[in-house]
Amino acid sequence: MQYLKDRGFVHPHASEITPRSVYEGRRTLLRQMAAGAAGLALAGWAARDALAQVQRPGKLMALAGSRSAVAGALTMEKPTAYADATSYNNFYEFGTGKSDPAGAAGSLKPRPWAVAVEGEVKKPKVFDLDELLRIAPMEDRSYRLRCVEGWSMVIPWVGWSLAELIRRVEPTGNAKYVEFVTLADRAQMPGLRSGVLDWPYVEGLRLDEAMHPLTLLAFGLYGEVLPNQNGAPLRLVVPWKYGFKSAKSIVKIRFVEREPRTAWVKAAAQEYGFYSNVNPNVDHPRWSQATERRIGEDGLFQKKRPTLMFNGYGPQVGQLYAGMDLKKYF
Ligand SMILES: Nc1nc2c(c(=O)[nH]1)N[C@H]1C(S)=C(S)[C@@H](COP(=O)(O)O)O[C@H]1N2
Ligand SMILES: [Mo]
Repeated sequence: MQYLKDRGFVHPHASEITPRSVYEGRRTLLRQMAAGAAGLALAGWAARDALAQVQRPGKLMALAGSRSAVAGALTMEKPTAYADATSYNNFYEFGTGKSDPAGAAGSLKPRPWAVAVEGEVKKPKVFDLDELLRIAPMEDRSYRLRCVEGWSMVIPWVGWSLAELIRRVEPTGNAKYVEFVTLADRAQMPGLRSGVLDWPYVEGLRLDEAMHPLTLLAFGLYGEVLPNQNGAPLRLVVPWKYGFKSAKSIVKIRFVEREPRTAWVKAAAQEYGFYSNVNPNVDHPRWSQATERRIGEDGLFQKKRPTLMFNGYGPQVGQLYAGMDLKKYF
């Protein structure tokens, strides 16, 4: 990140403070336009520039959120280009190449869709997608996402805290973990023919991690419903963990007593731990995790960015791991 230093204060570079100002700008502008003449005062270069930047891609159905009030939910960093965020993906059900999901995920049918919420809960229920969309007010959140492979993006998601759903199903005293099972349908997902992972893709969180307000159930990005390759119609986003914890195209959420066996732990337990918190001090057995490449910044002389503990979300989530040996529980 580039900084402008000013008497001891560190300011993000102007080009990196777009998300908040842009989103606020849009709302302020729309509100003022609705209010009439007052809006004209703002309709200068800055406002026009802001509007141009927030134009949603216009490719999919609009999904509006209001600015999140959750602490840490809006990074000041510049969002990754929509084209990059939707063409450089990991979604092994559609192939292991980075461009495979964008090319092949057209066969995914994100509607109709249902999510079974079951296990150690007092009120198990199968939720229809339309019902889920109305459970809580949609929020705009801008999160850094760090892949275990060493690259990162900043994505403006639309969704609500998973805790909203968890509270409604009332976990029992036996619920210690939450397991997320994602779609595995050979008719829709050509990648299932490969044995890279033991399908379905399963991920998991400890109940307190799942309840953390930053843990997002996302239905959209950039003000529109999720493109198939990003995990339509709903996926998890856990910003302080490596990207693979953020399971796409979820069909089942199970509350369980024991730590779930995740697809990546099954595939290579010595390389991918259950916790998988972003941690620059614990290297992957085959590569360092100390730095990362921000997608869109890949110039030949572009310096890599230092990876931050908990992907920079330590102030919000560090307490969840107080007293834990994070080298053992990686
Ligand atoms: N079902 C499923 N979910 C998944 C994956 C996958 O292969 N299948 N890949 C994970 C990995 S490794 C990453 S980095 C993120 C990528 O999310 P994005 O493509 O939306 O950036 O999705 C995660 N969720
Ligand atoms: Mo990843």
